[in-house]
Amino acid sequence: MSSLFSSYQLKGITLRNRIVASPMCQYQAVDGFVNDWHHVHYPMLARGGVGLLVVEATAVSAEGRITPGDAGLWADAHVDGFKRIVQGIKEGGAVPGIQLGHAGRKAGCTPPWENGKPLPKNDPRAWEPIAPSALPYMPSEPNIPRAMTLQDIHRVQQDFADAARRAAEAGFEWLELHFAHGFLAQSFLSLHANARTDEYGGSLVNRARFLIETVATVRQVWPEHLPLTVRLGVVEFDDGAAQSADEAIQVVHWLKEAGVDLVDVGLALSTPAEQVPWAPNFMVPYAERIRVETHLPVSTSWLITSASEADAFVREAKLDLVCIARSLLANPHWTFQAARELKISQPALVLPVPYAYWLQKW
Ligand code: 536
Repeated sequence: MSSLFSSYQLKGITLRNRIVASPMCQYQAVDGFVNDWHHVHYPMLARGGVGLLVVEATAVSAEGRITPGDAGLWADAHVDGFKRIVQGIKEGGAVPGIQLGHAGRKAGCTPPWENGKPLPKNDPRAWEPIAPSALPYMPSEPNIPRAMTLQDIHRVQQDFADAARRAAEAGFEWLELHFAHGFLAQSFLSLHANARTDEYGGSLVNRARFLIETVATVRQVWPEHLPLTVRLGVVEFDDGAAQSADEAIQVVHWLKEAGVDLVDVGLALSTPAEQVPWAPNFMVPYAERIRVETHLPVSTSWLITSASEADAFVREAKLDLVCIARSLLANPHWTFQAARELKISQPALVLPVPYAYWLQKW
C-alpha cells in the first residue's frame, strides 16, 4: 500500500515521497528574471524534504504576467537564473518542477498585497491583456482585454512550447501547465470569458481546443521521459458547478490523449461571482473523481494541512501526490514534522545531513 512517504515514479522520474511544494507566486522578479529572493526561497523549500518542488507560475510571454513581478521564461536570457534554482532544488534532494502560465484577462495587475487590481491605464508598467474575447474579469474594474486573433492563439501556443524548451534547458524535470484560476487557458474553457464563434468557442470540444493543442505543441519539445502535467480548474463554483465538474472529466480524457501524465486538480476561478466553499481538504473529492473516472494520476492542494490526513489520502488512493502550499511557507520543514508525526523510521531521509545529525536525538 502506498503512503505519504512512499516513493513515486512517473515516466523516468522518481520522487522520494508524495509531498509536493505547490507553486506559489512570489511576484519578486524583475522583467521576468529571478534573483536572490528565489535563490534562497526555493532551495529552502527543497531542503525541507518535499519530493517535488514546483516553481511558481512563470510567464510564457511578457503580456501573460499576472503582475510586473512574475517570473518569466519568454527569453533565452531567463534560463541561467533558473539553472541556479534547479541546482539548489536538486541539492536539497527534491525533483525540480516548474509551472508555466499565461494570465490572459487576469494579466497586468498589482500584487495582491497592493490591491491585486488591474494597473491603471496611465501607469507606465501597464499593458493591454489578451483573452479569448473582449470581456473583462471584473465588470467594476474594467480592464478590457483584446480578443485574440487566430494568429495570437498560435503565437501563444508557440510561446508555451518555447518556454517549455527553456525549462528543459534549465534542467527542470517536471512541467505543469497552468490551465486553472481564470488565466488564459481556463478562460478559453469558460463561458464567462469565451464568447468566440470560431473553432475556439461554443461547444466543449471547441472551448477545450486551445488547451489540447497547447499540450500537443509542448509535448513535441518537452522530453518524452519527463512528466508533463496540467493544473486544471475542474470546477467553477457558480450556478453551473455540477456541469463544469462533469465537463472537466471529458476535458481530462482529451488532455490524456494529447500527452498529459498527471492532473493537478484545481479551481476554475473564472468569474468574480464564484462562491468557493473553502474548507479543509475540500478539493480532494474532485481529485478522487478525476482519478477514478480517467485513470490518470492526480494531485491537489487547497487547505491540506494535516500530515495524518495527507497520509490517509494517499493510502486510500484518493490522491497520488499531495500538494502543500501555505503550510510550507509557515514551516519549510513541514515534511520533517510530518515524518515524525507518522513515525517514519528514518526522518534523516527528509533532512540534509547537518540538520539530520543535530535533530536525531532531539
Ligand atoms: C488563487 N491565486 C492563484 C494564483 C495567483 C494569485 C491567487 C496563481 O495561480 N498564479 C489563490 C486564492 C487563494 C489563496 C491562494 C491562491
